[in-house]
Amino acid sequence: MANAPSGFFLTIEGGEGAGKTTAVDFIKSWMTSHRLAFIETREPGGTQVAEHLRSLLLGHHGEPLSDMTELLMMFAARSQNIFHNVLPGLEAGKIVLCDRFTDATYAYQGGGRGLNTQPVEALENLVQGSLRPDMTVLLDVDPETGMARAKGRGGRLDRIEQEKMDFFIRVRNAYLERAKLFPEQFEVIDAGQPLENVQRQLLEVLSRRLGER
Ligand code: Z5A
Repeated sequence: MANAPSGFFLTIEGGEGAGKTTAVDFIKSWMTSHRLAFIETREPGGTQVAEHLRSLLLGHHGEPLSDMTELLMMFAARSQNIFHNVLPGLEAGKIVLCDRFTDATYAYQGGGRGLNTQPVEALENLVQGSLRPDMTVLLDVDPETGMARAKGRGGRLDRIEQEKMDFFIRVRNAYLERAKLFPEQFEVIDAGQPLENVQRQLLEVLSRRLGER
């Protein structure tokens, strides 16, 4: 399952309140203005069935999900998204813009839940074969700032957002560890800065990595 040569797999990652949705909108406008063909998807979700799994994963239920159930459901949703969106998009030579992917699993289930990398890696190989992002934009923000922003959006926090601060500190550390391990894949952006500065950093990365397409 290798990436199609002409497609480009771009993923966006970050902790709570990092500004992913805002960044995804900015990236889409930039790609549109540069006449780049892209499709957009998200995880968990992106297909009808995967969106059902998302509701189960993020909703509040009487019955707690075990950490392993959560991990397996993330990969079940991912498998649907890969089959219906990611591979067809790459095979058509498009940029596939995916709001979160497997690095989120390393961060939240591996780091946050403490499952560590081994089960994540095993499922990554099983579900994805050799498919990996060509580039990952990691919006890095300290969890205190991020949670304050997320709470500022209003509405009830979802099942994972309700975790305690030390969970989000482990998530952040796991993301930064991934970025250190895979410097060619990751572009780390300081998302604690005001929006114009974040967008300036994004612009630099997009021009450097996608400007020649
Ligand atoms: N999850 C997982 O555990 N394992 C996995 O494998 C995967 C996912 C794939 C849903 O993700 C959950 O799934 C998530 C991880 C877990 N956990 N939780 N909880 P999601 O990506 O759908 O949900 P999200 O994390 O809430 O992302 P989001 O909706 O994109 O939120 P955001 O990053 O906070 O972005 P935002 O809405 O653009 O920004 C938040 C607020 O801050 C908003 O009011 C903005 O106007 C404001 N903002 C944005 N940028 C700035 C700057 N620079 N300064 C000041 N204010 C700003």
